[in-house]
Amino acid sequence: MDLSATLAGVHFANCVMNAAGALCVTRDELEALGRSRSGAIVTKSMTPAFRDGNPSPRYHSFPGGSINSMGLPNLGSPTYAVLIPGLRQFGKPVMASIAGLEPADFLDVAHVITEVRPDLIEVNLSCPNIPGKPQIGYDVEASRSLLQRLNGVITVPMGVKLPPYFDPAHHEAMADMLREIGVAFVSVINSVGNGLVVDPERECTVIKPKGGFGGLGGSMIKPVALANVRAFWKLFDGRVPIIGTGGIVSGMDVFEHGLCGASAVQIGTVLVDEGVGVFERLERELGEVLARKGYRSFAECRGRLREL
Ligand code: HRO
Repeated sequence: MDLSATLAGVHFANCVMNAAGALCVTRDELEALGRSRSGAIVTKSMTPAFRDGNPSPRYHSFPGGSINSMGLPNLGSPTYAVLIPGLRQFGKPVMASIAGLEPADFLDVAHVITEVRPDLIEVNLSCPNIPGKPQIGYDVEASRSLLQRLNGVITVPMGVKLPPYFDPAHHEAMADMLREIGVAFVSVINSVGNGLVVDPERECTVIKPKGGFGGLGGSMIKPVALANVRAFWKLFDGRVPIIGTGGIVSGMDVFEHGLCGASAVQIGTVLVDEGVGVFERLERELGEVLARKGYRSFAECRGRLREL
């Protein structure tokens, strides 16, 4: 079964890769992704300098999914610029995720990382966990201004990682702006920001930062993720490749993202829960689903969701 994907001219032997943030901060983690069946090596969102992130506990997994408030812990872009050339030995695309607390941070990181030419750059407009810093992706004009400036610096295919939107007017406004900018791909969705998980026995929050508020991931967010994949697929008429992220636990979930319009997918919570062996399981399960349904490739099912 052909589970490959081509996105912005970049070939992925396997359409399933890690989501930025999941097991991709350190050199060891990035190399483990390189050795795994992940279709790409996606880095943790990086800032101009090393960050410890928020105080622990800051990640909690439970039967319905996960909540996190990591706070952008990362090694800093100069260190990733040293690591990225070495990651090429694994023969798969390297995607650098870039972030910042201010627009100037994104530009600084973009300058440093463009130099080492990752295959793609994903601009993270949607970190929900920095106290006092709203998600840029919820402000169309701030996003436009930042992406215009990054367009002048980044010389590899540039995509955006967006937060979930819950209203068609918001999908439309964002899609109009992204069309004008000419992004190479759209990655949807980041975690559902500022959820609250409670431990009723201990009568407390399950994570420490921001009074227990954090980004939700895992199976409970799948319908929100699918809606965002589908909305952008329709608004772009299938012309801008979409990476679907959110709620993938099984090969069938990957298939659902494909039906809604995803060219490739990323996994977060399930990767943290199971480790890099999960890629093999998802590959096997997706291959079985596609074969049973008479498809010859993952690409063939893309966007084919029937509306009743
Ligand atoms: O580091 C984080 O707290 C984090 C980031 Cl940057 C992000 O984009 N999404 C998320 O759920 N956590």
